[in-house]
Amino acid sequence: MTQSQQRQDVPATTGQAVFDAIVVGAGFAGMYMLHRLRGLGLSVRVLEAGSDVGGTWFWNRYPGARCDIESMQYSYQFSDELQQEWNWSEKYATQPEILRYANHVADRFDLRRDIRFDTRVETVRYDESSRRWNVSTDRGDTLTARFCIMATGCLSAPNRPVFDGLDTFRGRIYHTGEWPHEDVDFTGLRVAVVGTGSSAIQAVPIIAKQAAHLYVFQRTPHFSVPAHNAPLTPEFRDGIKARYGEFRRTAKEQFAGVHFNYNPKSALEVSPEERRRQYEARWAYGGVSFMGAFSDLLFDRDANATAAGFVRDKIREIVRDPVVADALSPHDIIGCKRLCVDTDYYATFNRDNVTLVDIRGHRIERMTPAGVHALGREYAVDAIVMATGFDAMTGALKRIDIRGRSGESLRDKWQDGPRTYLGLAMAGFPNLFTITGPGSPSVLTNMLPSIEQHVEWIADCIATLRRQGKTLIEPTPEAEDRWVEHVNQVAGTNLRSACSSWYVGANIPGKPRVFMPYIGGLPDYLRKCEEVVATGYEGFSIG
Ligand code: FAD
Ligand code: N01
Repeated sequence: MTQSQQRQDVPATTGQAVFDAIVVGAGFAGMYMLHRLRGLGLSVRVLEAGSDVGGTWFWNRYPGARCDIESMQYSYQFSDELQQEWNWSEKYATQPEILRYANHVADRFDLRRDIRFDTRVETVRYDESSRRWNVSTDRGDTLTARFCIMATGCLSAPNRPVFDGLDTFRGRIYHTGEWPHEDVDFTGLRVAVVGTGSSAIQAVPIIAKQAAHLYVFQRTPHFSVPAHNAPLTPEFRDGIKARYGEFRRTAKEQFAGVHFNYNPKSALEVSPEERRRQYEARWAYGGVSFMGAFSDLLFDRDANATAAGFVRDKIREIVRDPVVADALSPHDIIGCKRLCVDTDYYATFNRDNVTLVDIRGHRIERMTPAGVHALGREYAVDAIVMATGFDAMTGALKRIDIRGRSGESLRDKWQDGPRTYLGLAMAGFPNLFTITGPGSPSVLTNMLPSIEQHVEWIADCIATLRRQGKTLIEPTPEAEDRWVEHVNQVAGTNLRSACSSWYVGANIPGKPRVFMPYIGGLPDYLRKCEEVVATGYEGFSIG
């Protein structure tokens, strides 16, 4: 029997509807939030749309899915026993291994008894007279709580582009972010993958090995660097575990909260030979630390161009057909879209059964009963894999009808882009918190420590209110305005805000173009959060 078959979650028709806190989402954020709030003695209910814990790692089961922050860092640190007892098997853990870890955490801390699965939250409404939130679900019931914590994820609302004729397609359609739980075998099939972001870049090499033929529909090429994944030896693991506390502490002093070797030099101050040596060393090591080769890669276009040129040269070395190599080569800023990390992605295009369909400057015209119509012809396939990403950062929240004081709708408040104070809370929405919300470093960092920091900040805040006999906390509009202005000002200094990425909402038609995460770096952000607490929650009104 699997863990989920043994699961002891809350039945749908549980009698209790009144709680101290409701948490929406049972990914890593919601799981830890539950654990912390329980520790304060609060009654808590977690509501989760999926049928088990894990969030991202529950939904994204596509072939090749794995993390690209090294496993020893992409894990919780709140419990030393937990981090000592768990043994990651590879440098970058696979999705099944990360999901096993999430299940282990749920079992170890007995989380499931307060989680209701298969329950999607539809509306979240503030009742000013009772100072409580009413949370209604697709089960037709309403729960109520003083505090509502949205742990709904930054990359959890799948982007399903509308293609004419999609419903006429005779084969199976998959989305990487909603992958079926049963094995999907593409052996002998003709397959189309739509998209070339991180998900596609992981899936394509594996699907290519199974499929009779694979067509990869590329609207924009993304930069990718090799993972060089490998098993972790016990010696390596034990070495880190022996100084895990120190290892974690120093990671938080880094811009993205991840240990990697940052070179403080400018790419433009060193000789071409030195530059090449740096890039070669990082290419050989693998992973996103490539962008740490020089300090100005994300601040100076000329510096960035040196790194982009190096990767384009690598693509030309790997891909035999120069026309395909050129089509796979991005000509914009490296690291502006999220840098991808791959295992044999570019080499996959040397296979006879793989065709890159470069629709740059065009679009997929329509789906037909037999396949995909693009560039004036039909590509006949048996299955289509949508690797089309997510309505990132705001999507999961805006898909819920959230209404604060005087019935103000979050969708209206955010119609020109998200507005938060520290990515943690919003004016007009008292006692409602967001974990890794827009306006916090979130997706620009190693997410696990960022999640933990938010969870701990929120739990401490609630504990303080209770100690003081208070029942309400809410950012002032002025503090929120100042923070939004700061988030935008810092974004303007970084090349990452300069391209059409999901960071700025460019992947979703009609979404306002605003750089959503906070790009001032984790250390500055942590300091700001600590200062707010030290000054008695500066920028919040408490009542
Ligand atoms: P999620 O894991 O997204 O969980 C949110 C949960 O909320 C989901 O289970 C969802 O079903 C639920 N939910 C949403 N809306 C509702 C609703 N209305 N009602 C009920 N439930 C709802 N980050 C890294 O730092 N390193 C990595 O290597 C990395 N790899 C990634 C790989 C993939 C394929 C993806 C998609 C993301 C990756 N990320 C990575 C980001 C990843 O999302 C975070 O690291 C982390 O798992 C987020 O946890 P979370 O709990 O905040 O959100
Ligand atoms: O999504 P994406 P993703 N017609 O948005 C294309 C994390 N993650 O799921 O670039 C045709 O990056 C779109 O084209 P374009 C990580 O943070 C991490 O791959 O917009 N194509 C793009 O190519 C990542 O950044 C890992 O022109 C369409 C692709 O679909 C984030 O999740 C693994 C289209 C979407 O790429 C999202 O990654 C996976 C249309 N109408 C995910 N609409 C790790 O390795 C979209 N596209 C850790």
